[in-house]
Amino acid sequence: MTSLVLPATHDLRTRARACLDRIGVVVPEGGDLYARTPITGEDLFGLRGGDAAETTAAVTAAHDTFLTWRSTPAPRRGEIVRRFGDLVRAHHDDLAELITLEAGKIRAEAYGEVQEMIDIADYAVGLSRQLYGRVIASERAGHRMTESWHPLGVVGIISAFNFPAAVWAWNTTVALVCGDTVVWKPSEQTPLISLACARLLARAAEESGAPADIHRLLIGGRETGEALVDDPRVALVSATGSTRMGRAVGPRVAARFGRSLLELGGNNAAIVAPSADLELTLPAVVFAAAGTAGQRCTSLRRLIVHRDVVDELLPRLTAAFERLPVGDPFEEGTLVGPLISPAPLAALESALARVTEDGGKLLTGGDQVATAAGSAAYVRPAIVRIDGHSPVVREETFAPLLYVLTYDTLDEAIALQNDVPQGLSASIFTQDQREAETFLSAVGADTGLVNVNLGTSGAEIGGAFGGEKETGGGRACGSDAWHAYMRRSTAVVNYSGEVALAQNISFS
Ligand code: UN1
Repeated sequence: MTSLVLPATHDLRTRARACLDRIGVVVPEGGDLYARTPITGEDLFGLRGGDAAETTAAVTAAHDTFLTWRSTPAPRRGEIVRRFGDLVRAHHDDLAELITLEAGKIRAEAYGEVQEMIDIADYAVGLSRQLYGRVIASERAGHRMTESWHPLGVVGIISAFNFPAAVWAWNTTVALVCGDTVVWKPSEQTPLISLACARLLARAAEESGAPADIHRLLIGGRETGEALVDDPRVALVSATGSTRMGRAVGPRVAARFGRSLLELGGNNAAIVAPSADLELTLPAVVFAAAGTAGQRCTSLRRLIVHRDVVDELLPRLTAAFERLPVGDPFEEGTLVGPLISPAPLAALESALARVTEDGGKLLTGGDQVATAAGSAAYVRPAIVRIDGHSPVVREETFAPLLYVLTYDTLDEAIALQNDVPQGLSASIFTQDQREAETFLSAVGADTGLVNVNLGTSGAEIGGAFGGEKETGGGRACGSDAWHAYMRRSTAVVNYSGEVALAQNISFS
């Protein structure tokens, strides 16, 4: 078998250095924390990481700054975010290039991720003039009852490798206009993109006259993150990653009565009904399942196909998967880049072994693409048909692996969709309005995101993003998700000149 031709690591290092220089990042070189590229699987730079003491110092700085930032008028807080959005636009190429280098995303998806940063920045600037409260009818004459929203405190962000920039931007831009300050612990797998994001925000702060310590970046390992989770001054911990991580973080934050916003695993399904328009369904399914090499929390992992269309759909889907160009994500035409590391490859292989033991049939893919580079992991996206029961289907395997299941009635399809512990995103492909509405209704899909005639991934920032069950229940991005970053107060003013107790209580 011929092996993939990959760029030389030293060229990637030069590319990374050029992007970082243009953004103005001074890389804290010399430590034993490595910035690595999944393209060749090799290290780019050794970085100095922080420890628990550095986390505490960062939280102290962010907390001190919060005490003044909270009373800066919200539209003025929006100015730093507007400037940040301008800088992201100016460095769209550099940020996208770093995302490709460090997360292995193909260029189009890396550009899309940066676009998501711009979109949320625009949204947050608008939000800075719309942090509305409400007036509530009081049961007492001469009383006014209102509800208003106030800054919360320091927001601790823990983010994952797969959206190394956008997920941070969702949280940070909204938190800042809400009057909070931020301490960020990114994935250890993406330190360079984190340094770039933090530098652009620091420049925006300088240029808009905001205090520097509204945001602090922590490059470090587990100890760094744990100190952030446990610090009582961190009012909200917004954590994106695996359910396993959320299971550790959630109770620790709750134990100190902190708040958490959890965006955890997904095991997303799409139902293909008999009336589905297959011309539309096929590309949507291929992108959702194989895009980002199956490493989105919204990636499509289960396809629930009506028995009447499965024989028509499956050969076409398998052929489309087999045509997917796997390779160097910088290369024009590549649609599937590398996995972040060899670990998801091992997870994929183990899932395939388990599901085939349970009667699943591997239709295509799942095999590693050979490269000369030792620890790079490229894999062909896999499709497995499973008609019986296999527990592995209920688990999230963070790799390009699509299980195909079949159904006869819509109730059965919805029950299959809901029969997993995770609850992030679900789709139905149908032209039958009754089916679509049932799927979206109370007896339909139980996920936070539900889609008709589009895939499970690729949500816009304007909606509230997140999911139920083991996905963690948090909501970030648009709609009213900003409420999570503020505290609510209910205020009652008595202007009647008399004492009037609620519930008609007489106490004289
Ligand atoms: C994630 O994978 O953690 O909806 C976030 C999507 C993107 C965000 C994914 N907008 O696929």
